[in-house]
Amino acid sequence: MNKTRNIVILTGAGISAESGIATFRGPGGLWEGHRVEDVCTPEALAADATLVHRFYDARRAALDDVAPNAAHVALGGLDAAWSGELLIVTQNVDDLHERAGARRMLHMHGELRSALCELCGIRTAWAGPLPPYTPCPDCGENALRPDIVFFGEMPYQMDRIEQALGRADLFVSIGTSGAVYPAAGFVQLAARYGARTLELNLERSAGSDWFDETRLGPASVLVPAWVE
Ligand code: BJW
Repeated sequence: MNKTRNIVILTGAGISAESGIATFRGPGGLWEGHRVEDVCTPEALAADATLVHRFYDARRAALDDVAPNAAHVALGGLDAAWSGELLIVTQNVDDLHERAGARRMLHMHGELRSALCELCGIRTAWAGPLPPYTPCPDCGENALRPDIVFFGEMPYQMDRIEQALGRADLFVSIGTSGAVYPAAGFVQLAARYGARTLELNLERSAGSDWFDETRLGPASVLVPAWVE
């Protein structure tokens, strides 16, 4: 990383897999027991809020039983030590990056521990299960929803991400299948802006051909080795 100053890191479900959080796609994937269109769209929330809340309540509760792994810890250490620009963009809705010390980061697909009022835009910390029609504590009018970016909704902080990609001289993608846009397109954007691109993943992904380099293996091994 000799001449590298500005780094953007994209993480996906694969970085949390060794902490015991199921990935989305593939064997044992989170969605094997649920049809994605049943839980992860605005239409599903409108049609059956109870089902959608139950799905996210279970995932939020599961956060208490997991801990960051060596890959999260390595990125937390990099954040503390790196004097150049750094932005960790996670697609994950868990809080394992924060718990491993990452600060220069954002959740582009939302957070399990946050509830959103779509009417007034207020976010509220969300600890335990909430009945599906709990009104917003601020406006009192609208029901709180999981602060999760569903299919068809705009991921968060796209401007900030695109600006960081424009300044990056290194883009690193960790543990993501490259199946979901716009995150899957970040590698091409970064490359167009002149960044070197590196993929760390268990297996080749849909986007592997776009990277300058792909290293295959578990994140808990590859990420600490890369950060060193
Ligand atoms: C390991 C490992 C280990 C395992 N070590 N690695 C047609 C073409 C293009 C786009 C579209 C299209 N039709 C519709 C769209 C848009 C749509 C989309 O991309 N759909 C695709 C399915 C085609 N996207 C959207 O709707 C997004 N919004 C949008 O596009 O708005 C308009 C817009 C326009 C212009 C600019 C900007 C925006 C919103 C997407 C929201 C995604 N939400 C979810 C759910 C979040 C909540 C929840 O958790 O329930 O986000 S979907 C789900 O997929 C989740 C993830 O963040 C996301 C990505 O998954 P990820 O992280 O890659 O996980 P996996 O399981 O797929 O892969 C894990 C990888 O790890 C694998 O490769 C393993 O090998 C690896 N791995 N163990 C290292 N130990």
